[in-house]
Amino acid sequence: MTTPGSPLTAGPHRRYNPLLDEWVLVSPHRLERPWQGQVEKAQPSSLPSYDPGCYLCPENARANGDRNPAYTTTYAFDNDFPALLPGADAPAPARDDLFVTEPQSGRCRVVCFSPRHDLTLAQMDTAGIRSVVDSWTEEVERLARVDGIRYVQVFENKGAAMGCSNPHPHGQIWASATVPHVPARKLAMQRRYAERHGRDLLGDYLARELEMGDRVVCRNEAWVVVVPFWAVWPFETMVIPVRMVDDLRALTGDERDQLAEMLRRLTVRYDNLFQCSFPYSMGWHGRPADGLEHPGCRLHAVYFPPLLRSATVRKFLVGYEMTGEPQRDLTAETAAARLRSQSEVHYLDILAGSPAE
Ligand code: H2U
Repeated sequence: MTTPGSPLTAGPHRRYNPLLDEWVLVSPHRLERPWQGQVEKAQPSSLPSYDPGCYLCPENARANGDRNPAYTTTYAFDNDFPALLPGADAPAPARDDLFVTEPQSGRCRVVCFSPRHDLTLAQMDTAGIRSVVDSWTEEVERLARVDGIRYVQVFENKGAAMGCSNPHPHGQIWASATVPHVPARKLAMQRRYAERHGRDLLGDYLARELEMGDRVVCRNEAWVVVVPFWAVWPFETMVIPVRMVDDLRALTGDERDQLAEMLRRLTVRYDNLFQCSFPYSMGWHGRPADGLEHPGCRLHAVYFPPLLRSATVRKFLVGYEMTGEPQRDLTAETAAARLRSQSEVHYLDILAGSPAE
């Protein structure tokens, strides 16, 4: 078998993603080509801790006129412009093979991570991030009990590069009457693996990653961060629990504490990589709220950051990637080594001479 980093993987090759049943083309030799892209020096953030014009800051009015409370930790509210609306779980209309629709109902929530307008998870302390983990969990617990909800997708879009509309630290939760197709595919692949092998796919994958070590970024007793073997985005990572746990709802208090610690360490490494507030989209995948059995389902988070070479040079999924399949030059092993070599003290704290922890 070809092991990652062996001479066989030094040339162009494809890597298989067993969670999504997809491929990525890896071309490490291309990193040698001349680079004529624009490289700029990023400016440090100069946001105020409170912005009177921000619709997410405590006590401010939102776009629909509702006023936020004087919250001191996290604050979750119904999205005023929801993509999904509550409604009867109507039966699917008659369909043919070419023009297919089905009803979709649901609810959308916004979670403010902190009252501070100028912070991100990377600059929050572990206790503050633990409140975010608790808030995600409470939201999933509550939404999963709502009649007709079958999946609760927790996610964060961070940074203007990801289309985030406001720098105030926040994430979103969309709860829907059907399981969206990305988690649905992962659940099907995990089920197939569990039926064939009698073990869970991500548990087996994690054990192999820990044995090899070259894609592991950081870990603690309860969590491991890896750049997946099949990563598409340059510094894509997965956060995987060491214990076979299927959902945020099933984490122990200690696992939540350790998750908070792990997320702080990962996001600090991300910011330190290019000395900027590192943009990404991230989300959790776990057990649906459909009450059915999901063999082999292991909770995990995915981080998809677009930056490639600097605070401003990003990867686009274009050309061959839109017409053929995703492609990367930087190998997952090199990306993991770059992230591993970063400090876990935030660069802004180092600049200010006052490490947070
Ligand atoms: P993004 O920054 O990822 O766009 O998320 C912000 C969300 O906040 C977005 O979904 C909602 C938007 O609909 N929002 C409100 O619910 N109320 C507001 O007053 C403004 C924004």
